[in-house]
Amino acid sequence: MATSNMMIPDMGGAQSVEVIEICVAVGDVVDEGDSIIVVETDKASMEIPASSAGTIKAILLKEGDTCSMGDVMIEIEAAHGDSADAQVIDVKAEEVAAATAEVEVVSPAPVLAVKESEPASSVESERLALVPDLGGATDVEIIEISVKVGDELSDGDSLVVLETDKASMEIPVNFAGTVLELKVAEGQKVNVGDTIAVLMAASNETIKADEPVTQVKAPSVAVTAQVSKAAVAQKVVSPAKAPAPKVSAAAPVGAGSAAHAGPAVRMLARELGVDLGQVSATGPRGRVLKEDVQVFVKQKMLQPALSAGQGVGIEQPPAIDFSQFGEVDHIKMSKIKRITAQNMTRSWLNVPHVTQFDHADITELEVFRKSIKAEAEKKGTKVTPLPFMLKACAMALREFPQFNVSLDNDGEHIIQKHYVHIGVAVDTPAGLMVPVIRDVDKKSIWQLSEELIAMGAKAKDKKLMPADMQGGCFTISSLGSIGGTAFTPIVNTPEVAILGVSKAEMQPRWNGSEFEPKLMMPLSLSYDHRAVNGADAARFTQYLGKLLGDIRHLVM
Ligand code: CAO
Repeated sequence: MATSNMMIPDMGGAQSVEVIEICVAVGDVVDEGDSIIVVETDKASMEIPASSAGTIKAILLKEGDTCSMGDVMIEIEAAHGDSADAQVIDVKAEEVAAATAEVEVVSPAPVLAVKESEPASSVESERLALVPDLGGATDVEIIEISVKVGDELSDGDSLVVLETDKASMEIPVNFAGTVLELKVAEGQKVNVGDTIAVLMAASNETIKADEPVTQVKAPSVAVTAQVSKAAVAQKVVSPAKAPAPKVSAAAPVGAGSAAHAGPAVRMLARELGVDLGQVSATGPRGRVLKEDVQVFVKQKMLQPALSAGQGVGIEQPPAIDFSQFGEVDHIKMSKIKRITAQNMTRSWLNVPHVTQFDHADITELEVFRKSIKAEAEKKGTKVTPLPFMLKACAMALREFPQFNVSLDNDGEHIIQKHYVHIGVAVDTPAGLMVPVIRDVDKKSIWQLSEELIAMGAKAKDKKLMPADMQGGCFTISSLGSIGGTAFTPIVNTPEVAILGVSKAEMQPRWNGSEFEPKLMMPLSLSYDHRAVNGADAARFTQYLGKLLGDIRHLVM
């Protein structure tokens, strides 16, 4: 059987048109009229169908290529039974045009009919923008309205985008003016002569009295018989007064080429480097609108801050349908959990973390704490090891001021703080909250105990105000009441260090001559290694150990 080349036909004079989709694969058996490729200009996208049936032997174009009339699209082996002529024909534009004489787009074809609604005038006048001749197509859908009332349009600006099953095309206005009224809506079907909009022509736009209706001419783009069967399909609208179709040399839209979108949207997507295939479509019949592309870009821009699971430039883990493995529920995260996730991700990705582990001997502290239990009850409060930790950390922050800083975003300065506000991580059913206790260095153990209890209750009752959680210099995350031997807390940026406290356990400690039972509390100090060095971290935890090991130091 004969193999022949199938070539790009005349596309209404459009040159160097971009291939945005290859609709076939080698080995495919196609019928006459089946789409082979989709090409696009800035004004229209159009399918180029096979002019005869056969089996695809080779594809000589790829997505992103630019092509012109006469370029070979495919090699095709003619289907058995096709006429010899059809089997071997090189689909040349003239031949296609001849074969489709009965449906060929009238050349010159009117694109936008504009009619004055008032007698001719050289001052501002109302004009109707009408649906032009669509090559015989009827009931063509408006898929996008590109303007709104009040918009000032320049000659060539797009008014609406129409779409058939084979092509979408922008209908531009061919004079400058202001949109007074829109007579159509998205999704509406229109026919030649329907009014699209009423415009007030700019005062310098004049229209001759003997030309009440202006028909702007366009070249014909009779691609194949299939085109004409599908009515307006291949008519590239390129009105004389409108800007000529431009071909973008930008990168192909990739998977997005299969998305439903008008040429203007595709153009925007290409300019922004957006793969339309990833954009959620909100338009009629699943069409991607300009707004969808804008929302997509906006989301991408915010993503480092928004996405709990995705880091800057780090590919997101693939989405998995877990229901394939068993029953699952899809539960919405609480706002607190979402914010925590964002903060953790940001901190984890931005801060070079190191964790210093140590122990504090709190044997005597516990003896003292128990000794004041009755007094605390009398005061209506309870003293846990945590207020002592707060006090010790406040003193350590004074002793090692390099821990009481934030890094300036300019990368050249640190901000030294001269106040000591410490946040305490509180576990609540709604998620993790970190109320901040102010001026810890100036408060007594009693005051700190009361504030801790009050803040903890407020957090659990969701009564914390934003101000209650701001201004921290350092954070303590205590899992001491739960258990564990150590952990690696994540620095609560813009702070530069956080102390994790684990459950104190009795341990044998060698005193030089014998083992002694000591209540040892594990400390895990995570720090931002840009602000703090390891030696200082080790000194910091040692200092905490000294303060907590002999709480008389806390009053010094
Ligand atoms: N070692 C041993 N026991 C400890 C301890 C430690 N390090 N810390 C506290 N305890 C004991 C307390 O003494 C108390 O026991 P008694 O009643 O016998 O005195 C008991 O544990 C319960 O303490 P608490 O939790 O009520 O009080 P707290 O001051 O230790 O903590 C608060 C208060 C609000 C921090 C706590 O309720 C909380 O939410 N902890 C979880 C914090 C968290 O989730 N951190 C992780 C953040 S990162 O994901």
